[in-house]
Amino acid sequence: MGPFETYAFEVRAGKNGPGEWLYHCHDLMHLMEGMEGIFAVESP
Ligand SMILES: [Cu+2]
Repeated sequence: MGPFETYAFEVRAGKNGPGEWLYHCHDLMHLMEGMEGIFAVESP
């Protein structure tokens, strides 16, 4: 995935999945530059 590219996808979580989940890049420089976000997982 390159800079300014976006992708849409669906996350299916089980009954313990709803809530806010942090995701981030494991490359420290990328993380410091903001390569992270929050998944808002809704109840089914
Ligand atoms: Cu990265």
